[in-house]
Amino acid sequence: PILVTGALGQIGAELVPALQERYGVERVVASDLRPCAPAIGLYERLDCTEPQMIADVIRRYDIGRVYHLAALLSAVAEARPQDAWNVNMGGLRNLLEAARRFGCQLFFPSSIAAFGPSTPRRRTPQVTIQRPITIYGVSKLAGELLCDYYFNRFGVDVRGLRLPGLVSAGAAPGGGTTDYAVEMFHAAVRGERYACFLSANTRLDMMYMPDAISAIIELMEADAAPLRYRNAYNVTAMSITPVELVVEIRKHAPQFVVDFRVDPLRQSIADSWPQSLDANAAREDWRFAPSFDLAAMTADMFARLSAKIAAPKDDGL
Ligand code: VAH
Repeated sequence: PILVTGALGQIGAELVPALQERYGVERVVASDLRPCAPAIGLYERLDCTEPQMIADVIRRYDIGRVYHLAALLSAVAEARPQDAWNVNMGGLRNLLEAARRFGCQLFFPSSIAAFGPSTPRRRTPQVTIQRPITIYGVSKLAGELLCDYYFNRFGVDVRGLRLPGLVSAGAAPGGGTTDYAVEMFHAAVRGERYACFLSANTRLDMMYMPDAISAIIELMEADAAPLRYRNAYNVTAMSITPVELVVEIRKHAPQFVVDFRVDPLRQSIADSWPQSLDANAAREDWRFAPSFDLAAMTADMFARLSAKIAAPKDDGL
């Protein structure tokens, strides 16, 4: 059986159904801080800063694999750095200890945030300098190192991805810096103007959520022998700017208007991150291959969001 922490977040909301589809509803336990979750299958309230709660869930369901998604994202972490460290690092430490004690396989989501301003920003290598300047990035880099320690010292089968900004039609992201891309789609589909908090030419790596979900599952199912790296593989599908996204969105919503109202905090975070990752190690070691480019992602987002926004009228029965 599989446990997903942070299951009600942006990635979890799409990873859980994908896992249920692949392995069966009865083999996936979703968990998050909320006491209960409607119509999600097996669900447990779980606070990852409580080791005993983790041990109880793992024993009760005989968990063999954990996707540990619970964390504070970049912008919200900067507002609450002490909480961010406690949740991101304390939670990860607890999950690594549980994986060691109970012999579970563990997935760790790192991020492009694990790089900093002194990292080469174009075609950022798999192995390069990492001096992140956000508490989120510090916790992701420390997390990468702690996961590799548990792999090398205790043989814990922990694997990770440095995820780019993720665009999704499902749950909204919670307090990230790349969230502008998701927010832009929602505004365009609703026919509203959008005030973008990053400058027009801020280039960042992005990936459509279906590609991220496939990559997360494929990494955990991959043969271990060819894996040259554990924490964590660079993965990306596109390197785009807000203005490039607006141009593509306008092919579906020609009247869409964006104002640029830069938020200095999130702009400084984005400016410290890479602009385009080199994902060759992932392609070579476990055949990472994203399906959605900017045009395909935009078309699919419009299809999904239009259906979602149209749906409530039907519910007015
Ligand atoms: C954030 N979406 O913005 C997350 C992610 C690479 C970005 O870590 O914080």
